[in-house]
Amino acid sequence: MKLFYKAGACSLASHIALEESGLAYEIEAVDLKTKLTASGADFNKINAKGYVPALLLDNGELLTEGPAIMQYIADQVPAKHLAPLNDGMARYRLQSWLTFIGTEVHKNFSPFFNPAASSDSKAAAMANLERRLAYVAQQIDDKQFLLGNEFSIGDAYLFTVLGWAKYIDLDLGKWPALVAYQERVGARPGVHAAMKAEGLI
Ligand SMILES: N[C@@H](CCC(=O)N[C@@H](CS)C(=O)NCC(=O)O)C(=O)O
Repeated sequence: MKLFYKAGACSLASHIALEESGLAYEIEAVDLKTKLTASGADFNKINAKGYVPALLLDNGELLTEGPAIMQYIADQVPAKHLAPLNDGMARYRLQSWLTFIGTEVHKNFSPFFNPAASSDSKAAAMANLERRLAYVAQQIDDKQFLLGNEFSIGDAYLFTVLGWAKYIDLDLGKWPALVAYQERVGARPGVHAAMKAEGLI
């Protein structure tokens, strides 16, 4: 498998999932401005959506959308418990978190990385982030991870987007549960390895 990624972007969550899975994989960076991959290929021809993450499977199929990619990875290695089995409420709870993180957290960071975004749209996004992160902090409270005591791909995604707070002047310090969570997840060897491979640490 090959993951197309940009250092520190939302593709880091899929990268963490791959590291935690123990599966064999490679990575190739994408310049999102030129849409060229590190080997000089036209990324738009690989993924017509033009964004990361994209996972090229061993059978030549391309899978896009982080939550789908991460669930695919988790389902290759059920013994690693990266996602609850797809046979009951626990999996829907995970999907609920993945959707929430994607649409309510990740996408409210987007205006801050868009030079064309107005200050009004940034202010609205910041207000949303404050509300959503307060909710996440309350949900995590004294739990180890989003789903309880076990790390899951939901944590790979939440950890990735929390890492963007430092770029937008959003102080996570007002939610001690989130700071402790960030440290806990960041200390995992798989998370550390993915971040190192992307040159983030
Ligand atoms: N819906 C997509 C969103 C992916 C996304 O937002 N990717 C960003 C990086 S975090 C990107 O590649 N942006 C560049 C672009 O859209 O051209 C997913 O969940 O995978």
